Order: sequence, then structure tokens, then C-alpha cells
Amino acid sequence: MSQPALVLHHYGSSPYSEKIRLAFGIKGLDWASVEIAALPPRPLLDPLTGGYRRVPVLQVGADIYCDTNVILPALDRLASGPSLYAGLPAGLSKAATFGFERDVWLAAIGVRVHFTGDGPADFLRDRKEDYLYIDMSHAAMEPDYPRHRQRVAAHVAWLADALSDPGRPFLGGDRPGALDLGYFHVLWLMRNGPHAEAVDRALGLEPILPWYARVTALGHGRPTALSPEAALTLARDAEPAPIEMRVAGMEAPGLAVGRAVTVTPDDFARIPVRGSLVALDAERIVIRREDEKVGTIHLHFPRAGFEVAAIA
Ligand SMILES: N[C@@H](CCC(=O)N[C@@H](CS)C(=O)NCC(=O)O)C(=O)O
Repeated sequence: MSQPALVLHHYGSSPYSEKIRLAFGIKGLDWASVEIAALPPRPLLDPLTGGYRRVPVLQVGADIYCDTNVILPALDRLASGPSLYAGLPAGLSKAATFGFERDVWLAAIGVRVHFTGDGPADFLRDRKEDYLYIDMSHAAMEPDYPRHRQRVAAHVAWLADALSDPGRPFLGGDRPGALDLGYFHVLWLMRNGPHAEAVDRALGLEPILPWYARVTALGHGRPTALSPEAALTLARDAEPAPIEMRVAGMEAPGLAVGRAVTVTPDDFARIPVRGSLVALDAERIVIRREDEKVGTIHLHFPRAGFEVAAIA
């Protein structure tokens, strides 16, 4: 398979970005790394995303993949290297990851804040107003710490059970995959830093630390730094790739190819992205946008966790 240029827009402390960096490691890929700010403004990313503000974003020429739930299947489809869905049915892996991330994301942030205290004021303001819609200061989250700890610990116990067979180094068996990464990055959010051992004690992580070390050792593949300006040029000079899917089955009235639509996350950072509908099936939505800096681009979103609506 010829290797398309894979560009990841991300920042170092982002757990969802770590999920994708490790996927590059599993697949042994070369990739271009565009480091972005941990909070907006991100003026050199906006032309590519049309307002989608979460991180990471994968760019393959003029195709932009928003959300890790669409990035991982895209990597598997487009890039060489071992499958991210070896050992387990892909649907099981996707469903378990989605459910786990949804159930524990705020609780995991609460656990982290318990051990690390407050971030800077502008960070707290941004996360409250434009991302999580809650106050993630230590003072606001601390009363919920026992509930948050308990919620995460219940999932950790299931994870420990799933990994209890010593002949099973990864969740899918001998080979690492997307499900390992879905669990790992949330634990990484909480453990990353000098307080790791305290987190281990609080959550009962001891039994799964050998697995955690194995996932860490997968590494990040081979990144090369790319400037955001060069990424915009790559998009401008490329055409969106032909897509293999069309609008399929049983959809709401008005969802036809070419129709103006919005695509909006249904959990955090609920900012609608406008475009014209290119394709939609049970797993993915693709919309087309025109931008003066980058020309025509296709944005790809997962169905799970996003709402698509025709614009009246
Ligand atoms: N469901 C999304 C969640 C992404 C997400 O919440 N990412 C965090 C960073 S790890 C984020 O966007 N935080 C706000 C920001 O960086 O602007 C995915 O799988 O990509």
C-alpha cells in the first residue's frame, strides 16, 4: 500500500492525542506533527476544521478527520502496518472504547485535578465556557472526588479482570490494538506526572501496571515536525480523496447529497460545523467545505457522538 502523508494536529499533554500517537507506534508509521496550542485561538487550524475545536485532528491532504473515533478506523484503512483491530471484533472494540470514554471522562478529570490542583485561570475559563461546560477548578471538583474515584475504579477493576490471564499481554491477545489505546489514554491523563503512584493506590491500578508499561513501550512511530503553514499548503494543493460511501438508508428528511448541514458533537465543545453533505452511513459523516485559504476540503466525523441536521 502506498503511504499517504499523515499529519496530526495535536499537543503534548492531550490524552486523546496520545491515543493516536500510540496508534502510529502500533502501525510503525512515519507522520508529520503539527504542534498546536492547548487552548484557542488556533487560527492556523481553524481553516481546516471549520470550527470543530477538539483535539486531535488528522489531516491527509485535503481530508480532515475530526475525533479519534473516526481517526483510528481511517488510519487502519489508509495506512500500512498491523491492524488496530486485531484479535477482537472491530465493533466490540469501538463500542467498548466509546462507552468507557463517555462514562469516565469527567470523572478522570476530577481524579487528575484532585492530585494536581488548578491549571492556569485562562485554561479553566476556556474549558468551562467552550469545552466541558463545568468548572474544573480544584475547589469546584473536590466535593465530587469520592464519586469520581469510585466511578473510575469500577472500570479499572473490569480492566484488571480482562487482563488477568498472564498469557494475554493485550486486551485482544498477543497484539495491541485500538481498545488498549482507548483505556490507556484515560489512565495516562490521571497518571501522567509525579503523582502517578498516588493515583495507582487510589484507583487500584497495581495489577495492570505491566500492561500499562507494554502500551507505553509501543512508542509513537516516527514523527517529523511540520509547521501549521505547511499543513495549510498541503491541504490547498490537494483534492479530497474519492470516497467509497454515499448517503445510505433510513435517514432524516432532507439529508441528501449536496444539502447544507451542520455536524455538532453531542457532548463537549458543541460547536456546529457547517458544510454540504457528501456522504453518510452508519459510522461516518463526510461534509465538504470551501475555504479561501485551503480551497475544497472534506471533513470526516463519526456518527456516534455527533448530530447531523439539515439547515432549513
Ligand atoms: N471524542 C473526542 C474527544 C476529544 C477531546 O475531548 N480532546 C480534548 C483534548 S485531549 C480537547 O479537545 N480538549 C479541548 C481542547 O484541546 O481544545 C475524540 O475522541 O477525539
